[in-house]
Amino acid sequence: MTLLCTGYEPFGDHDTNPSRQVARELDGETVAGHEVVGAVLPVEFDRVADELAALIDEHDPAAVVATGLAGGRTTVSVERVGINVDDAVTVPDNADDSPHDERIVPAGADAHLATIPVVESVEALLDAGIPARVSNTAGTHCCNHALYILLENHDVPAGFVHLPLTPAGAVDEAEAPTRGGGVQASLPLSLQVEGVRTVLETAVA
Ligand code: PCA
Repeated sequence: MTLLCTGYEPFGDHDTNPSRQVARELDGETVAGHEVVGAVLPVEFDRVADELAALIDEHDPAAVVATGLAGGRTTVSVERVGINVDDAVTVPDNADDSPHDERIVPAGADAHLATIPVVESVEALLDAGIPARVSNTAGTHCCNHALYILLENHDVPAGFVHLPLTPAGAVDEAEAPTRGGGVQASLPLSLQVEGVRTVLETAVA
């Protein structure tokens, strides 16, 4: 069987998105006897559900681990919950859509808990020496949207992992670092790839 791992395109002020790099790196790898299908999703509220449905239809995965960038977070964050809310807050999506306090599925459940083993994934990440934690909010942008839709519309075990910036991304986005300004937290891409691989392994253990 396959394991589906999605990343997202760059969005907002970000020129790159480590989740896209992770999905591309894992594509075609074998993890726990399953072939990983790595795919990149558009950062567009209106397209995420159809893209995920098409991927699940085509590849019939044993589990889905979607990933995205959470700039500023200090660790790999395994999300516990997807909520039935779209709100772009201050960053419109890549189609310039900027929902405010909208339900994703009007008659859907208010929220769903991830169906991959969240706590066990974080334990496995920490055992592997990868900074990680459980996160209790995936926000209200496209990442939460993907997690909610996976859990609302599909039977497959599914979860979401938010990733920090890479060191190169943090350098790119630094604000006046030579003048004492801020540089956001980062994690090398190789550790991010290993981290998502670990979550995929735990999902089918
Ligand atoms: N991060 C955003 C959307 C796409 C991504 O990589 C989020 O956290 O919702």
